[in-house]
Amino acid sequence: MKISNAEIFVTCPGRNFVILKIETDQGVVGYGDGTLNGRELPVASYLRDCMVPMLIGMDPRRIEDIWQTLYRGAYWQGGPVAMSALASVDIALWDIKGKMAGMPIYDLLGGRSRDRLMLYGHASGADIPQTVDAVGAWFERGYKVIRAQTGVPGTKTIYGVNPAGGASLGFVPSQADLPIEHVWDSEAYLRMVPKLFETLSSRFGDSVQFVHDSHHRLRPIEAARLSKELEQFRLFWLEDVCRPERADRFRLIRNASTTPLALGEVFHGIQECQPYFEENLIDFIRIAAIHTGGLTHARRIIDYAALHDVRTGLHGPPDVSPIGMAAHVHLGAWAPNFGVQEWATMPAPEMNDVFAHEHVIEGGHVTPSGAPGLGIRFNEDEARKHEFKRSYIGLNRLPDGTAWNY
Ligand code: GCO
Ligand code: MG
Repeated sequence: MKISNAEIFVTCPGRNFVILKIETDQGVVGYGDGTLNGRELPVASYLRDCMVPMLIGMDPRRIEDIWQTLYRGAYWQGGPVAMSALASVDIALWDIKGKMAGMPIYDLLGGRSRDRLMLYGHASGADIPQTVDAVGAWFERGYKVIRAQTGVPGTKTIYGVNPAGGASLGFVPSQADLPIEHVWDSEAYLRMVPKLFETLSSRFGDSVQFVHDSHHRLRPIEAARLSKELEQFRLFWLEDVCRPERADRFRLIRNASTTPLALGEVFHGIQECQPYFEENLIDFIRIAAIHTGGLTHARRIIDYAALHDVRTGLHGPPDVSPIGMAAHVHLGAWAPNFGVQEWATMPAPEMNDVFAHEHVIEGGHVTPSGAPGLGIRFNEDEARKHEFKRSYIGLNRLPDGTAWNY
C-alpha cells in the first residue's frame, strides 16, 4: 500500500485552517489539521516544500516510521511550524488507519475509558455583571466547568472578552489585516480578577467550577499572588499564568497556593513538558495534538503526564478545526488521565458546510461518534470557496507602550 498523493487546503470558513488530505493507491483517504494561528502559510509551505515530496510512495500503514522519518530526517528537529505540519500528516494517517480497520481512532488507541467527555465553554463579558450572565447561560446548558474572563476597568480591550460587549461569542476575533494592539496593565488585572471570582462564587456556589486564563502575561511573583488570592474559590484551574520557557519560575507559584495550574497550549513537543511533569509543577496539560506532531506524539505526552498525575485539558480554541477537535475527542475518550476538554469552536455557519460529523455535543459533554477514523467529513468543494485571509494574533503593549506577551 502506498501514499499516492497529498493535497494542502488553506481554507477560511470564518477563520483560517490548514487541512492536509492524504490519498492512497487503495482509494482510502485521510485528513489532518496543521493550523497554526497567524502562521498558517508557513505550515502549508513546510508541507508542500519539505514533507509532501517525501510522503509520496511511503506505506501509510507505517505511521510510527513515517513520524520518525519526518521528524529526525529534518535534522532541525521540532519547532511549532514543523510540528504542526507533522501533526497534519500524522492525524491524516490515523484517519486512514481507522477507515481501513473500520474502527474509530479511540479503538485503535486501546478503546474508550469513558462514555462521554466533560467540556468547558468560554464565558466572558465587558464587566462582572456581563460575565455572570455569560456563565449563567453555560450553566443552564449543563456545563459544570466554565471559563470566566472579564474586562478590566481602564483597559479598552482584554483577552477573551468580546469588544462589542455581550456575552454570546465569548472570544475576541483575532483576524485582522495587521495585529490588533491592546493595552495590558497587570496591576489593574490583578485587582479585578479576585472580585470576579468572589461574585461568581457567591452566585453559583459549588455547582460550577471555574477556569481562568492569564494568557502568559504575568511575572512569577504576580502569578503567585493571583493563585494565592484565588485559592479560596477552588478553581478547576488557573491557566498560563507565565510564559513557560523557564519551569523553575513555577516553583514560586506552586508553593504559594493549592490552586491547580494548567499549561502547555504553546508547547510543540514532549521535551517542553518534561520539567513540568518531573517536578510536579502543573496539574493539567494543555497541548494540542495539531501543534505537537499529531496523535502519535500527543499520546506519548498524555501517557507521560499520567505517570505524574497530570490530567488532560487539551487546547480547544476556535483556531483548532473540527478535524483537530476530533483528534482530541478520540484522545480524550481513550486517555485514562482525561481531565476536561475545552470546546470553543468557531460559530460561523460556513463551518458546517466544510466540516460535518456525528460527535454529539450536549449537556456540557461530547459523546464520540463510532464512525471509522476521525469521524469527520471534509467537503473539499466548500473548502475551496473560502480563500485564506491574512490574519494575526493580537499584540499587547504595557501602558507606557512597551511590547508585551499577548
Ligand atoms: C485558550 C487559548 C486561545 C489562544 C489561541 C491563540 O485558552 O483557548 O488561550 O484562545 O489565545 O488559541 O491562537
Ligand atoms: Mg489559553
